[in-house]
Amino acid sequence: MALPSTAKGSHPAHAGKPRVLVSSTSSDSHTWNLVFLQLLLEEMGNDVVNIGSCVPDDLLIAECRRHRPDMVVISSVNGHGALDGERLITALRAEPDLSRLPVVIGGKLGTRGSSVFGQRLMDAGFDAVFEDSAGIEPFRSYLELAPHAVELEATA
Ligand code: B12
Repeated sequence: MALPSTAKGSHPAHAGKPRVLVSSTSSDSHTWNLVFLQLLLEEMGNDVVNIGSCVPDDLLIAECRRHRPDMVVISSVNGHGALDGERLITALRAEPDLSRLPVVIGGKLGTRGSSVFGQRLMDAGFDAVFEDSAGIEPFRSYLELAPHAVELEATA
């Protein structure tokens, strides 16, 4: 699977498998969601760096610089994901070197269902938002379609 880093114009310093950084938000202590995503992404051929739960925004930014991922996958299920996510993506997009890094978020992002937060989170800077109730297939499809996105942008 190729991830859309070239489409975004950023070239990570590492070669080989695409590298995906998996993280939760600052307030969220749940961990099995992160383990699930790590296993799924590894099964799909990625090199995964799972930095765990309760990650402060500035630590996430530092870890992005340290690991130079092709994509960041944020997961939250505690009901604060939309609030935490909006704050963290605003902080990350304010960093010029990370402004085009592909970053997605998913899980149980609010207490009223995350579909109400999708557009807001996209507007704040996420590349995609995945609501728990939709199941995992939209995420799989997103990852599988990424090479086409690269081709489309390259020929545009
Ligand atoms: C185990 C658990 C805990 C454990 C966590 C232990 C641990 N080490 O992880 C403990 C007891 C610590 C805990 C604490 C809390 N919990 Co809790 N917890 C659960 C529980 C029972 C299971 C979660 C789990 O492990 N699921 C297994 C994993 C594999 O699945 P998952 O987390 O659902 O993730 C799936 C999807 O959401 C999706 N997904 C997740 N992230 C992403 C990201 C992307 C990009 C994509 C594509 C998909 C995706 O993929 C996963 C697989 O399908 C759920 C209820 C439930 N049945 O889901 C509540 C639940 C998540 N907890 C909840 C709450 C409220 C809390 C607390 C706030 C309770 C409290 N008042 O203290 C605290 C939160 C503390 C904090 N700071 O975050 C609520 C969240 C409500 C909401 N979002 O609307 C839930 C849903 C219970 C409920 N029905 O109210 N919890």
